[in-house]
Amino acid sequence: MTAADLRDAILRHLAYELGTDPGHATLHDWRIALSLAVRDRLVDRWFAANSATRAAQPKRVYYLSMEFLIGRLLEDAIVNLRLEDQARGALADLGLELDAVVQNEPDAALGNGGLGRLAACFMESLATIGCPAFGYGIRYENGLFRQSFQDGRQVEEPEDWLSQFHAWEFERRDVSQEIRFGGEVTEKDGRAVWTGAEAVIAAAFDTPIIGWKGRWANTLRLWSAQPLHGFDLARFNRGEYAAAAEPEATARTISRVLYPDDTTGQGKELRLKQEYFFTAASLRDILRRFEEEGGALADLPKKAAIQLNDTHPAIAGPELVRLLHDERGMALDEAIATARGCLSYTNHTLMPEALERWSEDLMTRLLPRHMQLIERIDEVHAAEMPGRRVTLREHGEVKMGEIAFTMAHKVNGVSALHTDLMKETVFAELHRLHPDRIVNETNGVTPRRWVLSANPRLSRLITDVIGEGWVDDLEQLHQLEASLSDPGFLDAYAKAKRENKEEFADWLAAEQGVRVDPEALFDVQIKRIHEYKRQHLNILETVALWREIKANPGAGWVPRVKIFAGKAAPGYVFAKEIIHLINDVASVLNADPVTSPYLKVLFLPNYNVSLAERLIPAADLSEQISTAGKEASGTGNMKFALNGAPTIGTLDGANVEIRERVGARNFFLFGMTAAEVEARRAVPDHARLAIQADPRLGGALKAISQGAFSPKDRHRYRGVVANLTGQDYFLVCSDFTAYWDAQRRAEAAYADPEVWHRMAACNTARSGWFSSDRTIRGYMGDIWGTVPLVAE
Ligand code: Z15
Repeated sequence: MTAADLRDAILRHLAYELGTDPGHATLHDWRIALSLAVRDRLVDRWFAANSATRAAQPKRVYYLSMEFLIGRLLEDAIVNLRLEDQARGALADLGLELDAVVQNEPDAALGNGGLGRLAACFMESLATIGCPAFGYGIRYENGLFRQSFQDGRQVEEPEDWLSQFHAWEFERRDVSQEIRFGGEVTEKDGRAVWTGAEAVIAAAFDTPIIGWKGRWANTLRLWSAQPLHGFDLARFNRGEYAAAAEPEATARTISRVLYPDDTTGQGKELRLKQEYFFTAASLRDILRRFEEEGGALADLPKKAAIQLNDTHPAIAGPELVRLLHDERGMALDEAIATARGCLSYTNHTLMPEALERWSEDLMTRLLPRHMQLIERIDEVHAAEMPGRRVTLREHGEVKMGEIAFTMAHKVNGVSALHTDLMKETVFAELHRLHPDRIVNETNGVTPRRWVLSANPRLSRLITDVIGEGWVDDLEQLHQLEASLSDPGFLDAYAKAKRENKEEFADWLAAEQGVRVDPEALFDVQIKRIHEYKRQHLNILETVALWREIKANPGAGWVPRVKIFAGKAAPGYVFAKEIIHLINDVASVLNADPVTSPYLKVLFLPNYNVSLAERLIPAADLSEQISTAGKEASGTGNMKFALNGAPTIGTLDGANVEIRERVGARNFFLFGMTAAEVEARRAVPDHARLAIQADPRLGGALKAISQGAFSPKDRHRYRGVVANLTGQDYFLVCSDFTAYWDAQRRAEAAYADPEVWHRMAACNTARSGWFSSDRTIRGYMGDIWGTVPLVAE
């Protein structure tokens, strides 16, 4: 396809799809016309992959996830179809710029953070590898809320990505499932019959996911909840106009909005309904496909690998048993074994508040048959494992982690450390009973989005030196090793980073009205706001540094810009106070004529995938400072390392593996280990002792508590300070001094450009293992037992 072909296709779509012409088209119209033109090419590849799959009938992977944080899709499609030059040329002909058109697309924010973004990277890698797979999730009408600040406080507004025409999905009217809740269980001919009382339709919307070079494409199938009977005409005729629309509204609430909580459950009834809704619809779809291909039920595990992304779809265990046993007459033991042969479960956190538990009352009311089956599964499992102490229920609650574990043939953690801790803590007893079940699959990120598209300058440099094989074989980045002592290469590397920083600074000035000096160290912490991630450790160090600069402005400080971004769950009060504090500190520091040439603080609103794509290539230093043992893996840490931002971080999650690979000299390590954290917590008054030992910490806390950053409301941070000086569960105070020292080491390294650029380039050259292609190959070999199938 030439640029002229693509231009003609764009014009055709502009006329016949959008009904407008170049003289009247808005940027939005052009974006849709380009999307449709690109989509045509993509659909051809999608059909080819689908027919190859139909012919081969291979084992398929089914990735069940409440969240798919996919972001924008147009650029992905253009890059993977290798249509970039053509698209640039075609748009230039039409007087447009590709970047502007691409950026017109709203993010699909159907996820909260790491877990949802991981699912999106996995979908792209599955397609690149050519592994036949479906992603299954929910088509939320409103994704994650939009964040803005009012007087420094987070304000949430609804996100409405679907208010614009969404070019990437196809509604499948022929594929829908009826999902029921409540009702009662009776018996007929010795079989349990569940008659659900309330019914909704799960309607399928398919988005093709294209792999690198268009070699393969899979489907992301998202379910939308729709009423069984749209509109109550009888009520309408009686004049009850609002009531007539009620059944429709009630059904629709199920796929209305994404719960905005990351790693903390809410235990809400609607959430359980969402979980069952999409899990049940997906399993029926999987069984329908299997039965259409004429397999014998006992062979289901040979044809379907079903991955549960966290416990959110854990009801899949009981539901699959129900479909096999109640609805298809398979013996209970065999149904459990068959379901287990298909299912596997990924655990993403050890934090107790994130491990889902549902009250037995709620479960019995909504899913009465599943409650019975959970009891039966418990009995069968007990019979298999005499002397065991694990139960699936406790204190009137159902434990979803235990159900997922019991019903899975493999359970995986997401980094080496996290997997070890899983074996020692949450699943210690189950691990003893099933010592071969837990495996590790360290997370990864897709290099197509996170290097090739996000960082074209670095990508061009890499390709100039080692060719373009790295894009789908990221360990080839090791070939850069030979250039790490070549001053010409390091200069080019430094130039790419410098230009990325300048571009980011220009964007900041244009979009946010803030000026920063590209010469300064860009120190970046972007992620959900959570106590365990310790944004407050970062801001405490910032305050301490400000005081130090103020006391001695002539001491040759390395200019630094501290950049924060991230959302707090709307109900997480402490996280919102941290946001407020960072914004308050920013106001004071940025207005300080003495210190602001050396130290600025920015909190960018509405962090999302596109902002990450902009920011990461411009970052110098990557903040990964969670309390050791709390961050299961992290994936932002990998994106920064690949893009040449060394980490300042703790020995937590995948940081451990990043450090092993990039080398200890190219990583600013600080802080207690997971074991030391446990020991320190047992020390009475650990926070007070740490404060007494470090006047910088004491001074920073004092400034905050005396209202230095909230002069009109001096006690605003009383709660934050009390938390830190009191219980300090996340050991912010105890890690402060080590963090301060690590920051000074980072500064010293940055002050010597030769040292710094070599360090940054080492991070790029040695992080190739963190490709999600490697992760997916791990799942295929260790968990799914599937192999790639390549079209044609
Ligand atoms: C989430 O984003 C993560 C864990 C969870 O339990 C939930 Cl509910 C959401 C994150 C982890 O915090 C992060 O460390 C990990 O990298 C990511 O999942 C993907 O595994």
